[in-house]
Amino acid sequence: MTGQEKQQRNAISPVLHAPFLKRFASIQKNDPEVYSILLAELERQEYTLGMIPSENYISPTVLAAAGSLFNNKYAEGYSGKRYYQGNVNIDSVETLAIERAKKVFGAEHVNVQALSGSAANMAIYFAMLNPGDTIMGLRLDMGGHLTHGHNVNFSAKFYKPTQYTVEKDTGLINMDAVREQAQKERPKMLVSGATAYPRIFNFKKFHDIASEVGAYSMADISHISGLIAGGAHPSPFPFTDVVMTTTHKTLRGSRGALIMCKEKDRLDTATPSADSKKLSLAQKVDRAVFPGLQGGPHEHIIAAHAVALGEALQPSFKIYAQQIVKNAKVLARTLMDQGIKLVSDGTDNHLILIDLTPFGAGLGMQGAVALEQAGIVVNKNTIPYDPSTPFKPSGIRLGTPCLTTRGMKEEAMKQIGEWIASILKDAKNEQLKQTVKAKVHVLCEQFPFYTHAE
Ligand code: DSN
Repeated sequence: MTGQEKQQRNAISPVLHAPFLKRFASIQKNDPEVYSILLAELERQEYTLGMIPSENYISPTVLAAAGSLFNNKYAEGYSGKRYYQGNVNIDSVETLAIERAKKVFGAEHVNVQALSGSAANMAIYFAMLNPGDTIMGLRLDMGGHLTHGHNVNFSAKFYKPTQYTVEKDTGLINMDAVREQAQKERPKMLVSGATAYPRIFNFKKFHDIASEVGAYSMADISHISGLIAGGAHPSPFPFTDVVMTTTHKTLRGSRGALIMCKEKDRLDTATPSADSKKLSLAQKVDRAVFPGLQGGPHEHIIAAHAVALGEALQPSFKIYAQQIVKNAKVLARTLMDQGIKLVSDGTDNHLILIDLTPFGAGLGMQGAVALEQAGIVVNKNTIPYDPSTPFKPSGIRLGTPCLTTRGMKEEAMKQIGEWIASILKDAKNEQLKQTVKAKVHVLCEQFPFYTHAE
């Protein structure tokens, strides 16, 4: 271990972090090799600013459920209809997760078994579409997602994609243009939702357009489901046909996904997952997940979903969700005041997309690496109409969910915004990066997170 590494390792205080670390005592005793990596990761998460907008810090309680003995059970099927014996408690915990999700979002039917967001979107298409049907979603390089019809993804191999864009001068989705394209292309599924769109989605308008052209409406709310749960973004419920969210972003749960849909199939489409029988939309979705695509569900993760959804039902989660947006707005304002260009000139949600083209094309990676050297963890990202390539994009995506979980507020955002701007303007200045890194460390010490056991 180098001197510098030793110094960093000392950052984890045996006193401060002891209550949290106690839960890993058996790893410490029985597998010191894994324990030392875990300790290094704890230190990284505690003493850097996690600003990747799709990440979050889960509570020790969610973490405990994710590492629980529900891991040990095979449970193919659904509550009351399992293929293995011994599922009485699994049924209880899965039903609890479903009921809590219904309460959080106002959903009619919920499936909690999808292993990830992409798998959940695959299940939705398998349940509701036939191969060759048209999917209309936001282009990946405009802020969409691979599974919304990107050409290298299954969603464009098995289905026919038509992709909408954002406007070049505003960075916004133009709903008149979406309607016009939908009328021309007649998709069977109109997808709203994004991974790098800093503005509000008009889910009602998306649903109305879908209805007009004979399509299903689908909202992928993975990034913003925590904001929706906390009333900080308009909801796609109750009108949208099917809603998917991952559980580990602003919703602050363990990794996985929820599929939420209406009971009734508005279009009554016969699909591969429905065979020849007439099934409700809820039945189609359940059959698509299991046995259509998956085997044994991860019940320890489903238990963790139940806990996280329980947390999302607490009044404090509303405050958390609102604070994420307040923090993002202050951060965006600070960056712009410092002369940094943002796509759409600001944000309405948890994320900010920095446009680095005033400094030159393709500088996203250089900017992200420079920020990491200063203890600020973000990701490079394409910007709409990027003059460079997806491998060397011209943007940086960052957000406030993790920082808000740590308890940081507007004052900290101003400070962080100034640090980020100074580094982006002078990315090769080693002295500056070291100075900011030291200040980041002090700020992180003021907002420790994994110090408590529950
Ligand atoms: N990887 C996710 C994100 O960072 O937004 C999307 O799947």
